[in-house]
Amino acid sequence: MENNEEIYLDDEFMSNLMENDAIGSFIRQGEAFKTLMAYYKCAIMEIETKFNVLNEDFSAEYDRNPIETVKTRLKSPESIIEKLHRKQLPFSAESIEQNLNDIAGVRVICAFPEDIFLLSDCLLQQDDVKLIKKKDYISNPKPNGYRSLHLIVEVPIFLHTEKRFMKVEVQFRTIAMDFWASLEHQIYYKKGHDAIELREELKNCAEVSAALDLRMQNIRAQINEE
Ligand code: 0O2
Repeated sequence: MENNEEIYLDDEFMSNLMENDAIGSFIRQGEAFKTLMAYYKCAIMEIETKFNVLNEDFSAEYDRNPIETVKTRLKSPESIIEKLHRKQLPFSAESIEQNLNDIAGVRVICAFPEDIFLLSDCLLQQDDVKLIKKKDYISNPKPNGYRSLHLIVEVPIFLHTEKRFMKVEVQFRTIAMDFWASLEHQIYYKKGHDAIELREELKNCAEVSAALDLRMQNIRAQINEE
């Protein structure tokens, strides 16, 4: 029965393992990682609620919803490890919190471009939201045609023992920009596909769809004037 022998991990063995060993450090990091991810989830909920409140507010006041959809995501452990590795950063919960801004992600999809700027102003006016970084790929699209407004904000989450500030990446897109980005993402951004002719075609589509966004926005403006 030698092979089925059970191993009992006594307290001393466990504490030596936790204190001295690389495995111990890995397990401790695992616990810290789980806790940190829970904090990011709370921050996502805070930001999502803010947008739901704004949508209700606009609906009650002006009888329209500036937001089509709000999508949220917590970056996967694989993507976190890949990003730390790519940026040559240490693998620890502390390093993740200090160096990565996009663990918590909220994507706000609007019908019209002007609603994007309206909503981002409304968010940034809130006194518990601090702007850390802004990338306006709508006014300045990326060379590949990508359009979106990215904000990195910090919001407080209220835990049972403390108030903690967490970073959240908020991406604002129109439906058309989101459609384009999903397609482009499938083709290149993650898979490294390299077909030059598709790049040109995609860039062209981004321009056509940006023009369409503006034309439809003008139609809405005319309807509102009438
Ligand atoms: P995922 O899985 O969507 O999160 P930084 O974070 O500042 O060091 P980074 O990551 O280049 O630098 O920041 P940036 O430019 O703000 O882009 C972050 C996110 O925007 C990406 O996240 C994508 O979601 C989206 N994005 C940026 N550029 C493109 C693009 O050209 N095409 C598409 N489809 N999406 C883009 P992740 O982490 O790559 O992926």
